[in-house]
Amino acid sequence: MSSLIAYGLTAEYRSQLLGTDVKRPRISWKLKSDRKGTLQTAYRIQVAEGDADFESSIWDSGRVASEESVLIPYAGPEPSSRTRYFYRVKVWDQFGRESEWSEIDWWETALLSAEEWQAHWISPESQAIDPTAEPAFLLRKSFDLSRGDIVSARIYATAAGVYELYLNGAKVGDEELAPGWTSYNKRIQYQIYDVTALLREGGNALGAMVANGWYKGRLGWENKSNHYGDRRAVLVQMHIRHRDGSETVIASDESWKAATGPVLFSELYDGETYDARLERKGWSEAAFEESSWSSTELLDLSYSRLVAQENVPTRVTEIMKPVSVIRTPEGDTVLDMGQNMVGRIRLSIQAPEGTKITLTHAEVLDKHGNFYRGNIRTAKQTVVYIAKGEGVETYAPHFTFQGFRYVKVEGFPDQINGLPLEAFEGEVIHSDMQKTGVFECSDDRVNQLQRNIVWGQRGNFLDVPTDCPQRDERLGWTGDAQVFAATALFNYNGAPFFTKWLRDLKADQLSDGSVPFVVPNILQGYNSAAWSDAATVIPWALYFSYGDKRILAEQYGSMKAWVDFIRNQGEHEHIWNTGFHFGDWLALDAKEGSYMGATPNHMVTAAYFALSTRIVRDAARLLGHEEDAVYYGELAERIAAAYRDEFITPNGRVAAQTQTAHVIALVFDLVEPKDRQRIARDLNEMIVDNDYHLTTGFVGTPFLCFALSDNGYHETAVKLLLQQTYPSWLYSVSKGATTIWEHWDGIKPDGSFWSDDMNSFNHYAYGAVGDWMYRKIAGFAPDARGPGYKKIRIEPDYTGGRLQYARVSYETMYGTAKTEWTFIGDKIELTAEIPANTTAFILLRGAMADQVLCCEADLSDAEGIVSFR
Ligand code: RAM
Repeated sequence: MSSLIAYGLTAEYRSQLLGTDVKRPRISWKLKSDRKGTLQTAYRIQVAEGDADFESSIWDSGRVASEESVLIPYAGPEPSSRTRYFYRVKVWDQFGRESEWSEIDWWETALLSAEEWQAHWISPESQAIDPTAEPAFLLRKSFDLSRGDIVSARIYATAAGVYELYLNGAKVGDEELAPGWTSYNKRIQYQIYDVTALLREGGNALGAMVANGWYKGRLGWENKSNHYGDRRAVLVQMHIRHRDGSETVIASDESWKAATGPVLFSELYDGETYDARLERKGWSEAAFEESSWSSTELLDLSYSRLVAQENVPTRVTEIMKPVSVIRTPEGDTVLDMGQNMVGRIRLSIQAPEGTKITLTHAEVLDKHGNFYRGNIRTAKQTVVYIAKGEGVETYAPHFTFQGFRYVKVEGFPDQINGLPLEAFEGEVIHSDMQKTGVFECSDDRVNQLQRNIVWGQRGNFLDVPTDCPQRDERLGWTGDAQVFAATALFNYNGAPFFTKWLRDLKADQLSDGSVPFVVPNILQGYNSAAWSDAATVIPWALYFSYGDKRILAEQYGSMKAWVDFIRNQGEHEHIWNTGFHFGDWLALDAKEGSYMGATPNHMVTAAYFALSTRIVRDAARLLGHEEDAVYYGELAERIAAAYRDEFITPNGRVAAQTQTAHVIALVFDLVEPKDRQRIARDLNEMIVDNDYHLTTGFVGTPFLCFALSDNGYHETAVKLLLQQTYPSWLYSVSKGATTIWEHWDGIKPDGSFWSDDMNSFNHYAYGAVGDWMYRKIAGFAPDARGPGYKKIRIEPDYTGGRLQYARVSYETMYGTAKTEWTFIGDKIELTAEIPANTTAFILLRGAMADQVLCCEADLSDAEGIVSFR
């Protein structure tokens, strides 16, 4: 019995990946072993086409002597379209053991070339149904299958707009808001569905419902619609495979019929109006009488922009129950979901025909306890349901999402006498990423902060990393994503999510290297330090967390172009002192009435210029671009030198008296070693003088605690984290926040609001402190010497003295890693568990090697310890 086995197989980060156009998907596995310190010494991968018969495999890697078990590219023959590939793995370890074959996993290819699209983009005939009409369009096609010998069936579908598909009356798949949001001018994802079980011999029918979504709907605060086009359309192609290998193809064309239905209005920001009396019963079934439906027409939209779904799907991931009904002083009836969430309400109701129920969504109540929507600005976030009066009706909006904790209910039957809570459910909707990280410590307020960070991520990772999910904005702000990425990658596996988004970033980058403020770019603003640096920081973060070199190679041109763009600005090659910048956005040292903190913009631009240049240098080295590595290496040196010339006094002081200026000087490693201590001391003093309160904005906040912890002031950092009075992370927690606020003082100590104008209560940027909590409080991080957690660093700092314990569990690509430290009296116990085929470097501060016991044994006798000193 071998107790060594490969398990948890994935291709492109996913098990059973249904539909990809990646031709060389990368295979990863984890190792299970009953011996401590197991390292893989060799592997063998087999891939079979069509069925799991490995006797006739199309690719056998043979025994490859290698420790690598993550992201190994398939290297067999060119794959075919619409084909399932099965794969399995066996491994050898350093104890000379050979494992059995792993369980089998598979991936399936989608359409590998644009020529394979037989379907046409279709839309209702404009004569019959006004293309600008608000109601969602219904499109249908019935067809006969004279043969029942169906072995498999797939649908490849997408829309200009957002769509849902139905087959024989059943909804196809469990995705929401497909096709997701990409830079539609350049890239549109299509989805792949396995519909084998929904088909039958005889009459069948397909139905598609399509609304505006990101393609045609209102986006941004300037009240603009039609960002990508002014007509909605769908593209649907179904392949039905019969037992003898032949195929029937059903594809959208002008034989499809069109109508409108119960969805009278649907917009991402504004909500949905649904009149159940207008439902067309059986509209996606064969027997439906369609003679009153109008024709469809073909639209000349692109096939070359189509890409198979890259991101994980958007789904309902959790159901929340309202915790109470509130009767506000103004007399409104309001549901409290107990959590600021993103998604929608599902409602069950029994009411007379024509009863109209209105749900209005908001994040907070005002200081008097009244329903408050000021901060949602012009986004209506209103869902209207009109009952058909036929027994119990359930409904959730189809093509919209809301950011809310509170729901004002109007028109519910008999609501004067109270609302039945069980009639409402909150469906949480976001990209269904794999949850990877758990952080916990002995302070419940910090644990609440961590939950708020995670909820902020869930609410704002709805296919695109957005600033906020509720007001008339919800855009892929590059700066917000950039500062939050490292934290995000602890909490969830973000590789497919960010891979897709980075491709959009690259697609929207201009030929001079300019990077937009928001991606997908609907604002036409470009180039701000710390925002546009998402182009370099995020690919590098993916490499660090997953060892993913391919995304680095793919983005390398974009990363370089961004750095070259900066170098070409202004009159000084090494100081970027021109153009508009958001600066230390929302810092508290801003002038009255300004959003921009007091840290001089050009310190921020210079610091990020240095950072991005170094990332390009390191990426160049890794990818084997030696000349580039030298070039960007030297450039980075000169930038750092110019920075010191400009911003550090000869005696080693930072030329601006702001916390953020000190933070970036330290963390971006821009100062001479001789000046480091002094600058750290100055920073510490500024914080002590401010009674342990921060003043930092978007730029300084993510790094503030790192600057302290890494320079001898960890205690101060911990005090800042635990600070509860305004301004601090725990201030919002003390005010009952369940997500991260955009502003430190979103709600002021007296209960009033910072402003109506820009006051999101679900803005993850300041949640970037999570990165430091994982790394410095729990002491858990990937090690630069073995990216992707091949090597792990466990280096907790318990000197803060205020926490009793902290622990992390994190699902690496190699398996689960865990670490926990806890005070037992004045002794510290540390437990660490790392996956097979990884090693960890553990630093025990203040410990003497000869006093450390490992599983009750001296270190020198302990199993699994490679070396110590
Ligand atoms: C705001 C956004 C975002 C920020 C930009 C500069 O409108 O909400 O958080 O990055 O401005």
